[in-house]
Amino acid sequence: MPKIKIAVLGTGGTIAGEANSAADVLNYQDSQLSAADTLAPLRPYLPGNVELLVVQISQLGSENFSTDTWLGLADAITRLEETEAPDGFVLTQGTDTLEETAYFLHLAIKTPKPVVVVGAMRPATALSADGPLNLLRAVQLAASPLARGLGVMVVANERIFSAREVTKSHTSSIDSFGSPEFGCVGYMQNGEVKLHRMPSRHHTMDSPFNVAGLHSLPKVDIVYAYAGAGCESIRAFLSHGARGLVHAGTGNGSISSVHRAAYREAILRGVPVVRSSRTGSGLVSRNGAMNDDAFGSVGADTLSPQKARVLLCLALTLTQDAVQLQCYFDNY
Ligand code: DAS
Repeated sequence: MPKIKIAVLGTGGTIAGEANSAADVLNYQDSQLSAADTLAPLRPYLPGNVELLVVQISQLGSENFSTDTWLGLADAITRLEETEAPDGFVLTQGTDTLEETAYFLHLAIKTPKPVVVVGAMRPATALSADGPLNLLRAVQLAASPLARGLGVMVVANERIFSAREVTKSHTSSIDSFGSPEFGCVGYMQNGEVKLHRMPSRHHTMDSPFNVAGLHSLPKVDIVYAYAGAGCESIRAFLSHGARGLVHAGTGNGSISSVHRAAYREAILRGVPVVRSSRTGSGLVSRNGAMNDDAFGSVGADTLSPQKARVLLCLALTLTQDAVQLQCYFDNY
């Protein structure tokens, strides 16, 4: 049987976490076990033709990830592709910002091969730890020809999600990952890939974003809207070099009159403003809750504030023009 080589990149997180007691699922140290250690319990269940290439990238909780971390991961995948030519990739990481890494890679890396990002809600030492099964499923998915061309996927709790759509939705439940708007793209039925639909938006090979050789991404900040919010955060972000702002708006991405005045200044200074919603679901469309044509802002489509930030970071490497930016938000 021909070998299937899967590169597993470990970055830490709860999937590599340890607690003092197996009954403790909340007080633990993340990023303790190596990627090789987290793979040990599932090795007996891997098909004989699957060969793992394990690369320890870091031991870092994902709340500490930055845009530089994303660039480093894209670079690591590209180098492995060039030097080892694996058949698929698995990235293990903390769950807190997993959806941001996954969407970044979905837009930025240039490979048709399966890339699966996976984490765990419980430390590796827990009774009923979810990491080993999630990781086994991630390797099985990355090794499947069915997963080719689907971009970056996330596997959690036996479901397969597309990177654009998935979100962490619970502080501690093992059923935290979901896609409230679109659902999963398929299931890992006892290790067998069962696909039900394709990711609808462009990604990887069809994306114009290329981070090869980039040492940093444009600084983009998120402004959270709430009753009575002032514009101090907008002013502070601008004075600290923000090149783009994502508005985590109330309802359909509404902007209060106080925020509007500060955003107008930003747009006049050439800093694009993208309207998203803090509600957690729904579509913020152009010229919906406000007239983007007149104001010069951009609608985030169905992207959450944190995902809109990922796309804006990448889009700003190509343009600052609001009409072109809107085109990216309509298509990616
Ligand atoms: N420690 C958090 C993180 O690294 C939680 C986790 O890993 O799931 O994202």
